[in-house]
Amino acid sequence: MTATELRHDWTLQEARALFELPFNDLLFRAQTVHRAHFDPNEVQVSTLLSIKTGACPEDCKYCPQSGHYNTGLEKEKLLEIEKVVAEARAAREKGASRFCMGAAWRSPARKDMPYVLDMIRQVKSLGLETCMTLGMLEESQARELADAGLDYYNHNLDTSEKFYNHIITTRTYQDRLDTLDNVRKAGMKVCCGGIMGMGEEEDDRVGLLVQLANLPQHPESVPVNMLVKVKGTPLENVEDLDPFEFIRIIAVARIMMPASHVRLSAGREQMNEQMQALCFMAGANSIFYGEKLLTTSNPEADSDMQLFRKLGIRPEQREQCATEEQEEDAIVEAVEHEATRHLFYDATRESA
Ligand code: SAM
Ligand code: DTB
Ligand code: SF4
Repeated sequence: MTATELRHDWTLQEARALFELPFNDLLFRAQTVHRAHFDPNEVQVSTLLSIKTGACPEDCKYCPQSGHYNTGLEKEKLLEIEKVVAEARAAREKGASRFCMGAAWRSPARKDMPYVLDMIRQVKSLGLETCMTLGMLEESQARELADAGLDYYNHNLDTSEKFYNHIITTRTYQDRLDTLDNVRKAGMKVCCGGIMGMGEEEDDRVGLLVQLANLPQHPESVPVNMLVKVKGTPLENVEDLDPFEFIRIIAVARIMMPASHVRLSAGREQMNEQMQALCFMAGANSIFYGEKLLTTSNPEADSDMQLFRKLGIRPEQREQCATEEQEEDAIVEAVEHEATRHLFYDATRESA
């Protein structure tokens, strides 16, 4: 077995054995695999936007947007296309290469599809990669999104099949696998991962990774979220996960899905810089960037860019054709500016 080989026959025992390695051995192995597939000093940068917020009919126990719980969230209708495009443009100017649009839906309604398809076309025309997460998809809906040019579809398995029923009762694990299958059939890239720290056992965390790695094709993007505990949700008081457990999961994900981007996703605001650095060392090579996730907060863009500078990390460039390269240069310049903004005083304010 070489570090570059992609496997789809992982057993729970093998995954557990990786997880139980001494921490330094596990990180060394993950970093070795990482270097065989990626530039170790590049991290992909995505920005999220909630295009439809709250009042979701599903009962996901972690989610502030579920209509089953009172989290004090202000619900919103589907955002106007112009607003979405303006946010995408701002994200691009701050250095994001992918724009991810999320809706608090069980699945997209027929009446909403034309708007969603238009958002994809317009965001794509800005030169950004596009990603959406809209809930379950039928085969025909997946095809419509793919035809409009959607690059990635995010749909998480969230946890192991065994623990799943403790977290969500309004849709099954199989429903989720079916949606992932429809996304693949339509030719889109898959973004699929889960949440750690929901009160699951270590075996559930490992079980999720085995599910993901044994899909017919590894998801191109694997978001590993640390639960953001939101007041009013059933998981608001769940016990914190040991940070080393989380870092180990990142490392095992990197080893089992060597060519996938592993995203250090929700929960970064609760992590210090040292923990995030260890996650990058363990093979995480993607983040959500921008001060908001969907409804909860994320680190400020300039503090992320400062962290990147401290660690010598560069934002990964999007795959592009030659004519787009100039635009990319402008983005790199914007990122540099973002990272050094704190060094300059605002002359207009000084004189006021
Ligand atoms: N409604 C769609 C769905 O569930 O497929 C899309 C949006 S949903 C908010 C996308 C993902 O966000 C969920 O699958 C879950 O993994 C993640 N998520 C939601 N609330 C979270 C929280 N409090 N902490 C961490 N991750 C969370
Ligand atoms: C994913 O795995 N994490 C993102 C994205 N996919 C859509 C969402 C995180 C949401 C965190 C809670 C919130 O901000 O509402
Ligand atoms: Fe709805 Fe998605 Fe939240 Fe579940 S995770 S309640 S489906 S928005």
